This record gives sequence, C-alpha cells and structure tokens, in this order.
Amino acid sequence: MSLKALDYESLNENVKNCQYAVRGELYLRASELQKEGKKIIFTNVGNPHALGQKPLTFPRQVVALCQAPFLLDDPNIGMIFPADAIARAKHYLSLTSGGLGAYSDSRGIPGVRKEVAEFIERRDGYPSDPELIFLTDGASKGVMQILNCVIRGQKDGILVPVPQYPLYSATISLLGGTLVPYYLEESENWGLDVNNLRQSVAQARSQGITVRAMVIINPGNPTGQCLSESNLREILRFCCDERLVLLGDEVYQQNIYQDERPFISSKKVLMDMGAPFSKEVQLISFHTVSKGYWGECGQRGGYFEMTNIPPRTVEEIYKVASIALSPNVSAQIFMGLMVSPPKPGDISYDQFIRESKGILESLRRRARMMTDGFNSCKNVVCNFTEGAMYSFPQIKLPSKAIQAAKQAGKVPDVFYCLKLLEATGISTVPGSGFGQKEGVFHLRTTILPAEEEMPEIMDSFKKFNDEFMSQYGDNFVYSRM
Ligand code: DCS
Repeated sequence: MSLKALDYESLNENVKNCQYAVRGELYLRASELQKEGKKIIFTNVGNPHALGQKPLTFPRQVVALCQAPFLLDDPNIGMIFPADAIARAKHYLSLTSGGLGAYSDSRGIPGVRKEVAEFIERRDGYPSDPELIFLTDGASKGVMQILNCVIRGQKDGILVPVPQYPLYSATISLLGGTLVPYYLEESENWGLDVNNLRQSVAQARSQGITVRAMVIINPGNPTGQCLSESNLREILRFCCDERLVLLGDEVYQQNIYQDERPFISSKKVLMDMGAPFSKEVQLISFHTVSKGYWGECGQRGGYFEMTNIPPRTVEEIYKVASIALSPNVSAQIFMGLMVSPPKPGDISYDQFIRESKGILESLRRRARMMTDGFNSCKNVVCNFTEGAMYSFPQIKLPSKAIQAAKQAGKVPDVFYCLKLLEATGISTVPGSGFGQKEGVFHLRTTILPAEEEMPEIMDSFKKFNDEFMSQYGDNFVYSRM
C-alpha cells in the first residue's frame, strides 16, 4: 500500500536529517527522570527565567498595561504603576493599530523599528535606517528567514563555526543546503583563524560547493569567547574578498564578563573600515530579548538589521515575512523597551539599573565559579567564559570509557553526560551536539543556576567526575588537544 504524506517513511528527508541537541537525548532522559521525582538541574538551555532569574520590573509593568489597557482608565492606576510605565504603555499602544491583539506590519511596528535604529546609532556611532530593520519572533526566526533567502540548493554552502549553536546546522539541513565548517581554536581561547576559513572555503569549492554566507556568533555559543576588533576586521575583509554575506549573531551582546574585550558590533567595525568595505560587504546582524539581563526567552522578540542589502532583496524578504503576517506584538514592545530602557531622571531608572546590574554582576561571578570549578577537576579543562551564557569544558575521556560507550551504543560524550545526569541530576548537552574536532570531547552547561546553588553543583560535578575517571581511568597522562 502506498504511503501517506505524513507517514514517517515518506517525510521530507531534510526534516528527518536535522538534529537539535539542545533538546535531544539528554534533555529527554532528564525530563523522564524529573517525572520519576528526581531533582534535575536543567543547564541544557540558556533559559534564564526557568532557572529563577526574575524579570525586570519596568518592562513587565509596561507590557502588563499594554495587555490590559482598561487598567489605564482606572482612577487608582497611579497607585500601582509608576508614571513612567503608564506613559510608556500609552506610547506603545499609540504605535499599534488596535493594541496587542492586532497584527502589525510584517516587518514590525514602524515606531519600534525606529527605536531599534536609534539604539544601533547610539551603540555604534553610525546611522541606522529603520526601513532596514525587521522585527522577528526571537532571533531564531530571523536567522531562518535569511538562510531561506540565501540557500538555493544542496550546492550552496554556509560557513559555520564549529563548535556552533545547532540553530545553524539544523536550519541549513532543513533548507537542504550544505554546512561548511570552520574550526575555532580551543587552545587560542576559541579564537578564529582566517587561514582556517580560507582552507574551509577552498575545500568546499573543490567539492563543487558555492560558499555564500558566513556565520559568526559573538559572543560565542557554546564557546563563550568575545571576538576582538582586529579579528572582526579580518573576517569582514575575508567576506569582502570572497563575496560572502556575513550573518552576525550578536544575541549575547549584553553578556560580557571581562573588561579586556568589550562587545563590539560587526556593523561598527564594518563602518570603521570605511570604503570600499563599508559600502560593499553585505551584513545581517541579529539581536533578541531572550538573552542579556532581560532573559525574556518566552516572549519571542528579536530583530535583524540589514547593511548593504539591495532594496529589491529587502522587498523580497518583506514579502516572505508577510506570509507569517506579523511578528508577536507584545514581544515587539519588549524589544522597544530593551533598546530604550528608563533614562537617568526617570522614576523607574534607579530600580532598573539596580536590577539589571545585579543580574549581570552575578552572571560574571557565576562565569568565574563555573570555569574555576571545571578547571579544578581531573581531566577537565575549560576556557574562561568571556561572554554569553555557557561553559564548554573539554573532557579527556579515558580509552576505557570510550570503549564502554561503544558497547552501550552511545557516542562517548553522550555516555559521559548521561552518567553525569543519572548521578547528579545535572542536565547538560554533549559537545557532539555542537560539533567538535574528531576524538575530542566536551559538554556544554549554562552558567545560569542560582549563584547560591553554584558551589554545590560544582562539588557534585567534581565528585562525579573523580569517580568516573577512577572507574574508567587508564593512568594516562593528560595532555590538551
Ligand atoms: N543565536 C544564538 C547564538 C543562540 O544561542 C540563541 C538561543 C538564538 C540565536 C536564538 O534565540 P531566540 O530565538 O530566543 O532569540 N540559544 C539557545 C541555547 O543555546 N540555549 O537556549 C536557547
């Protein structure tokens, strides 16, 4: 009998081939254990509120009022909400055409896109055009929309860092394109060597692949490094030479935990480089409300900005965005608030600064605790988390552990992470889910668990790791790969 369209055997192969480890085998096992009553520490997803981070008060007040505009008519409203939140809610409602329940323009509310452009101008010191900014349902949707425009078929290649966040590998497989890996150098603090890029492109070309775009994640996920200005210049020059569109994933731009390398946007570096680069290189930069001290993952707000993209292409992207009608309107308001938070002198300013600084300072301490904790463990080495939300320690697995994994039918790092989960309840993602060099093993954990729980988590990791290493140890001398 012939198969029906949604029988598993007849599904689109691209769907079956696509892998997304952040919610993969480890996550499923953790969910099962949780159902059985085991305490699970979910460090597999960069989802700050799920690990106890409190929402910032001001944006929630504004959006609450936008969701329930009848409250604005209550004579006592000023006793519950500060005047600046009330004023902002009225401002955003006036920008919508019918409040939060109405679709907006498919590119997002023009007034919010203007606020985003003003933020980019303040951040970079260069003009930004609201017409070239589209609001999206989280950065993910923006990345998917752009990759959809770039990938025409299997012969189109996208340069992606390895290790990478699997949004890229998964979307490229869904769209039927080819991922062209370039390796980040772990021993150089996950730095990006342009010679590696050249090699990757040459190799892909020799296989008949047309390399069309390059992805950078800055700060890095899962690797946590911040790209230097000189590195960004090299990348942009490379994109210019090779005629690649640069996809700059900058969702972690608020998450910086050191002072030597502050975040610098690809757009600013490109504009600083001047002509011909600033007029030639095609760049799309992505941002979100999910990360930073906002951490509003569930709201699904994001934007992308297009630089040096021809108007006819912008029109096509608009057309495609229109198929989905409108990005989530309340998330657009979160984005507006993120890019124009309370200013000095506003009633809510002090509270906003107290809350946001409190979160960032604690994340900075947690980044240090986690890296130091991993580095104190046997056969584990971890670069410092300079930015983003993750630690990505390398685990030197003894050959006996690798054999045991094979016998159990598991990839070695999956085996290690499953044992860690069963023993401690710590739910991580195996490094193989992000890509890593052959024969080298990692895991990824977020730095998001509550600060007061961190020492206990690291102790329990250390205890597990020590036991694991003595159980499978073969007395090798550790050397970093
Ligand atoms: N880009 C990067 C590098 C990310 O890490 C994420 C989310 C996104 C884009 C998409 O975010 P939004 O769609 O929410 O804007 N990071 C995932 C992760 O690794 N853990 O949690 C989610």
